[in-house]
Amino acid sequence: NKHSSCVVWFTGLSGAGKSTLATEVEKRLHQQSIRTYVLDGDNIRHGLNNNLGFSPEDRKENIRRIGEVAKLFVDAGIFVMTAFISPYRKDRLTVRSLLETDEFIEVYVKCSLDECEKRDPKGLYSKARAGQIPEFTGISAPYEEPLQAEITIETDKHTLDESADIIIDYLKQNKYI
Ligand code: GGZ
Repeated sequence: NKHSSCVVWFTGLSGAGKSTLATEVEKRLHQQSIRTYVLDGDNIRHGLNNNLGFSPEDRKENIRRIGEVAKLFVDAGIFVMTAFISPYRKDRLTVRSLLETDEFIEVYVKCSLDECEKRDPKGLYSKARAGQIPEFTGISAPYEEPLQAEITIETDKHTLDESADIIIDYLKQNKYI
């Protein structure tokens, strides 16, 4: 059983399903006894990055630090899934350049703004619409779609199971697992 670790970098709007999908992929990797870690807002924005907000500069620094941490995990031989909006192409490219070519897999978790707003699991979109959250991605701050993501998953067209299958199949086909 040989594996080669990498970063599976999920990007997409709030509510698109990044964390849910990252956690489901993690579950599947665990079933194959592969060591993983999920980086998300819960363990990064509340800790390491608790001094950062949502201005373009702070998002850039947020993503830069996450990239560096992700690199450490890969060096330790652990599969890392990251679930951050990471709205700027340039910032995602910075992380990509930090890693070897085959160590960075960008997954565009694609879901229409309309659908994300309908889901609105934390009520943040409605607050943003009401002007209570400044610089909210999709409403008052930009999201730059990936131009060449390794994988694009439309979560408003696939079930969670199907979406996780797409990623696992990619990892198998490209001999990561
Ligand atoms: C976007 C915000 C904002 C603003 C708070 N814009 O659904 P969530 O709650 O759990 O996911 C969002 C999360 C985004 O943090 P990231 O670290 O992923 O963003 S970035 O990659 O752009 O640095 C949302 C919540 O934080 N949130 N304010 N203004 N999302």
